[in-house]
Amino acid sequence: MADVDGSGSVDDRELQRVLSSVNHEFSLRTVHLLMFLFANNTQRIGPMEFAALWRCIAEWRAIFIRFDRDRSGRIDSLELRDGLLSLGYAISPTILQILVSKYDRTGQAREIDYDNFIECGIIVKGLTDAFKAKDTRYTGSATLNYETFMLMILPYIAA
Ligand SMILES: [Ca+2]
Repeated sequence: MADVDGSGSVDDRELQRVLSSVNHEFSLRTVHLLMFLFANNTQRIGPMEFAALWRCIAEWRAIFIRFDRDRSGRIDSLELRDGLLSLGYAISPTILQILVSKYDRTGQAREIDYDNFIECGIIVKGLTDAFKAKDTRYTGSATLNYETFMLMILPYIAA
């Protein structure tokens, strides 16, 4: 169904269309991040990649529904904090505030939409996991050289 033109893979517009058809409109920015992470640097998503991506979205959707406690359809900073904590990511108030200001598309820095929540969650998870891989003794500190640091961050901001 997602492969509208029958090419055997899904491009960014097709992915945006199928993700948005479930409930909430996905921005192309979120779609491009997902493609970057699941397409192994190609621009096309085949059936295997699509299945993995779909499972990932379903997991984030379950977290969104569980932690949108006031059923506003959006996630505020406390809901975001608890959702990320449930995955083992303890985020400081300062970082939470930055995330909510960056992802609240109304500009009010109060609540974030579903697609932005998924993008935000994927970035926090990806960067935290990348950091933890360098913090092998779980001290909360790691030593990185410049190249490693850039390679860690760039996939998430260049998508
Ligand atoms: Ca809410």
